[in-house]
Formats: sequence, C-alpha cells, structure tokens
Amino acid sequence: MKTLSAIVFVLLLLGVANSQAREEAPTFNKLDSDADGKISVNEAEADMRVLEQFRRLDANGDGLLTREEFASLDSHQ
Ligand SMILES: [Ca+2]
Repeated sequence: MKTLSAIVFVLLLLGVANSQAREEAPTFNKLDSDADGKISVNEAEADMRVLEQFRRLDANGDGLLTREEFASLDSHQ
C-alpha cells in the first residue's frame, strides 16, 4: 500500500511539472507586446529563454524575431 501511494505521489509530481512547463512556454503573441508581428530584444527580455536564444533565433540578424524565426525556439532549454 505504501509503495502504491509513493507511485501515485510521483505520478502527481510529474503531472504538475509537465503542466507547469507547458504554461511557462512563451508564446509569440504574449511576447509581442506591441503586436507589430515581430519580437524585439526589449520584448524578448520578458522571457529569459527567448533572450538567451535571441541571437540564434534571429536568423537574418535584423534584431527582430519573426513568427517563423521564433518557431525554432527551444522552450525546454
Ligand atoms: Ca513587437
């Protein structure tokens, strides 16, 4: 019985961790605060993962992320 409780507990923890990770994944629309269709460095500052990957994501190096460039964000990093 104790083992079963432990297993259920671990499964619950995993479930909580999973749903949190999903909620935390930044979305393009959330970061594009002025809704101009591009994410600037200033807008990217709202999410550390996006900021850290900004240079890699900004494929054409114009300092702005388009929806296409943002799509290669690794939100698990
Ligand atoms: Ca914008």
